[in-house]
Amino acid sequence: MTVSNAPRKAAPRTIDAVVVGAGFGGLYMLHNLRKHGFSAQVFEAGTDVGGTWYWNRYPGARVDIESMQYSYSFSDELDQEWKWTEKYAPQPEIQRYARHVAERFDLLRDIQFNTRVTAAHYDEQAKRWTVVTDQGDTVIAKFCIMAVGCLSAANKPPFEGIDDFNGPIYHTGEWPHEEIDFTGKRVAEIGTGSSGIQSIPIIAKQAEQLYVFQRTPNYTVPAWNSPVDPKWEAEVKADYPAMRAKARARPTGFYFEFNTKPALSVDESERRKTYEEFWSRGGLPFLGAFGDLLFNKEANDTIAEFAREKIREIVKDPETAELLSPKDVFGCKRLCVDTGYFETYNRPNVKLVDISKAGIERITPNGVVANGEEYEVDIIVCATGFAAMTGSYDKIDIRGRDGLKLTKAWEAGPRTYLGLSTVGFPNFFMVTGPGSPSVLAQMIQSIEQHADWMIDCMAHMRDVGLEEIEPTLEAQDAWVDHVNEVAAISLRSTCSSWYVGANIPGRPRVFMPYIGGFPIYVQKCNEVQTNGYEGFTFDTTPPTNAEPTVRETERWRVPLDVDVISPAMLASGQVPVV
Ligand code: N01
Repeated sequence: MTVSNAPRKAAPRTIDAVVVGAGFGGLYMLHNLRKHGFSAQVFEAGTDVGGTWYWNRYPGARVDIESMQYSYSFSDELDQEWKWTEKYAPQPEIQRYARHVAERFDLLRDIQFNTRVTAAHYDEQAKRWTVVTDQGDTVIAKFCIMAVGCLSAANKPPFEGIDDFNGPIYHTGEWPHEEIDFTGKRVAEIGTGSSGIQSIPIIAKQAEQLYVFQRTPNYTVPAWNSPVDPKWEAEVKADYPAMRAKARARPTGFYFEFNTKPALSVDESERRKTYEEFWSRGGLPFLGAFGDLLFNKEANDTIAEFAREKIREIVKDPETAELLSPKDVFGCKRLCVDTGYFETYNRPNVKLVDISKAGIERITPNGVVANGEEYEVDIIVCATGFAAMTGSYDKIDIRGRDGLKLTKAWEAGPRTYLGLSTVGFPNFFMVTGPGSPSVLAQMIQSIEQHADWMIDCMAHMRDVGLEEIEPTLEAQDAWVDHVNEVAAISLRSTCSSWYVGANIPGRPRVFMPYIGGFPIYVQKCNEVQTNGYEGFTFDTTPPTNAEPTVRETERWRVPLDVDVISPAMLASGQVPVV
């Protein structure tokens, strides 16, 4: 087992559960474990709680789902007492919220910061996990719960000459805690995904000169961010559970007004009117303009062209506007949400460098070389994204039965049952793992639903006297087939995005999140539980009268009109997905 050189602390402790990560997933999991009388230890690499929102503190970082929805729903008091200041909260406010939750629910005492889990090995005889950290801790636990996030492992392309650069290089996903002053600096920013699109307008305002190196242009919709309207806040708070219920009934796990009509069922002028109206609402809900935008290429062409027209309207230089105009499917990659992104290219101190043909050639001590030209800069910002969904798992030496390495088991892409668990790794749970809605739904809803399912499962095992749970190969294969089948229906599976691992050379191409929609997924999890954990095996046969423990999952048992997702439903736009 890999251990650091740091001296070992005390002898191994034995507890019920180790949780890896103190982001929103780890915090809520810990709260649940405590509530149900399980002993737990959370290990967190950062110096504070917040996970993604701790690390991504680059200028302009903010959420792209309304904050009144992008928040925990498990505590009515928390919902009532917390006050969001902006429609889309900026990173510092979300970080404060995470800290508030940790303090309010007394979670900090079971979180060890500055500690990275390096290994987790399963002992089949003892039916226990041994978890080791870079600080020399060894903990023995019945359950190993990964709350490592979906977008946590920074993608740092090994540009030739990168170590020779004379100035600082920052990655948006590992942004320093001190403020970076770009005043009077020449800056190169590489990458035009959500992180680039949020940070470029802010950096451009400070920097003397900003060069944006763009490999692929991206679609982005204005956020039209604003202070939270007190009247609307009061309305939501008067019946927060109603808002949460509406959100949970949506494929995305958050609520917005949408239109189920197919885009081509209306004439050109009505279509344009609809797009204008949804554009004026801004953000991700723009994709709700018509029901079939992600299933019908012809329909999608209409929204894509509308978005390109907007770019041409905003960007004054036609050549730059053309370079900024994506040609692929609208919303195929995660749609970006911006504040003044395209307008930034009208500034005299901003230059777009198209690297679509040959990429970044190399980094020199003085700057960045692309298309045979050297761009001299003082600072480089890499907004180059993440090894999504599985990157954080890859960094830990995880071994299940017979010493099977998780990286080996997932060599051809992650395989899970419901994104919660994987064959060969008993008592190993993943919060928003690959194969669950995760990033395609409101993440905090996804987290809560997973953590509630897990805690009920763990309580059930304790109540009934079971030591070990693991999915069957058959159930896992069937789930993976379903995840793939549903993904194939969506246009989202057609482009080279991080959803399919295509942003990183050499990764297998697999559509990793579950695209069938949040409510249908939740229903499947509920059924599995109701049917005595169908698709799982335990170490011993549970007594026949052992009813599954349904406590935390009770709140997810909302009735649905549909019981299975079908390709026809998706194709008809009955299940619009953003
Ligand atoms: O990362 P990305 P991100 N040479 O992978 C380019 C969430 N998020 O951090 O498209 C040159 O989307 C790459 O180019 P290409 C959100 O879910 C949310 O921006 O691969 N360029 C691309 O332009 C989002 O989708 C918010 O050709 C290289 C960029 O770097 C996800 O996180 C804010 C390169 C990476 O874009 C990831 O977003 C921020 C190379 N070798 C993030 N490698 C909110 O709004 C990569 N690129 C809540």
